[in-house]
Amino acid sequence: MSVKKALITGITGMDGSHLAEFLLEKGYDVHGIIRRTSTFNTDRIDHIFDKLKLHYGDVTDPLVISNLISQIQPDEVYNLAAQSHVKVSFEIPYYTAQCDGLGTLAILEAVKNHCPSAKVYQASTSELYGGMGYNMPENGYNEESKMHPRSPYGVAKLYALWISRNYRESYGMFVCNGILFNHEGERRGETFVTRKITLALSNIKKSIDTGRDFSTLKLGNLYSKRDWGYAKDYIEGMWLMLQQDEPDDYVLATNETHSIKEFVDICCKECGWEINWFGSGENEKGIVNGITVVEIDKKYYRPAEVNVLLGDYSKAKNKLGWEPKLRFNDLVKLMINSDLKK
Ligand code: NAP
Ligand code: F7E
Repeated sequence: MSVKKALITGITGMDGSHLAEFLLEKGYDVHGIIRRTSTFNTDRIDHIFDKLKLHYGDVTDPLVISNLISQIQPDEVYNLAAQSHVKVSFEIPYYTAQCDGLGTLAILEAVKNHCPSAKVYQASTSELYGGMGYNMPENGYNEESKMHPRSPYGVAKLYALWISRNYRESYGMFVCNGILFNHEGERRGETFVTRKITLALSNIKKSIDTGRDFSTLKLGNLYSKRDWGYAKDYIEGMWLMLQQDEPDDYVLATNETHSIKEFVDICCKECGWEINWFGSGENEKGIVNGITVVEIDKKYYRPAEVNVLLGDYSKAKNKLGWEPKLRFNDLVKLMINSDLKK
């Protein structure tokens, strides 16, 4: 059997790096698109750099995307490239739409024109649901739930979801949308809330233990809730979607939801601390042994918040045989302990 060829956009990101490792282990010839940057952006893939075939490109440049897909002739394309930060999307909405929305169109057009039998995975998101509650079934959001995106990121990804479905229906292409709920891990970007918390608290602990000064952890809304899973578990789900006979869309989630505050509480326990919370709103503080470690900074509030996300992954379980392995408590412990060791 010939070696399968995969192309990953967003290969330098958290998911892209895990997916590249996963596909190499399965014997794939792995190609990736990276952006030219003035400083290195390949930290997450440096350990497998020699095994990968990397190409410069950008999903906002349809010419290069078309040329690369035509040259590489991949069997599977994983479109993970995105301006993936929800808060940042309010600040750069136009670019976010170009990258996350039209970038997906560029990939689909190139596949349609140059290798129409390639299978495409589109990185869709729970941000599509908006988390306002009125549209959430009792067991959580599923593939049929009404969508109500609450950010330029969510709106751009809604376009990407529908243009992917449109190419599937119009041209018979094999395109799957993975509607993934938040997934995290040791490689999570440092400005997403989970990693921001584990990095800051581990630094504060090291500073307190060695008598050094430190800055408090400044957070926004402590009360939004997320369905947090482990990135490595979700990578397998992405791959499984492309191994089916028919293309379809699937939710990947854990079916548990927890607040940012609960995340902080577990991290503190792992640091050997009991955190007590005082005050409310912008004046709320988290205090450990008389020392303030967490404060609120309203600059981290969003113009529109996604309050509660809970995902129902029954379809992925029944049709793909997929289930999340690592659950919330163990995920938080894994992340804080990884940063404490650094
Ligand atoms: P990430 O760590 O932010 O990685 C994003 C990747 O996209 C990076 O490799 C980045 O390259 C690349 N990229 C950004 N703009 C690009 C452009 N214009 N052209 C080419 N590449 C570009 O994101 P992630 O957490 O791994 O998520 C992967 C995908 O899943 C994203 O599409 C995200 O929106 C989606 N998603 C994530 C989650 C989650 O909880 N993690 C949940 C649902 C959906 P640089 O390294 O050069 O910046
Ligand atoms: O925020 C609150 C914030 O930025 C989670 C992306 O991967 O998952 C991610 O999007 C929650 C929000 O992730 C801070 O208001 C409080 O309610 O970690 P986050 P996200 O917005 O859920 C989805 C599924 C994706 O698709 C995205 O690509 O935490 N929060 N204080 C904060 N958030 C941040 N970043 N920083 C804070 O200081």
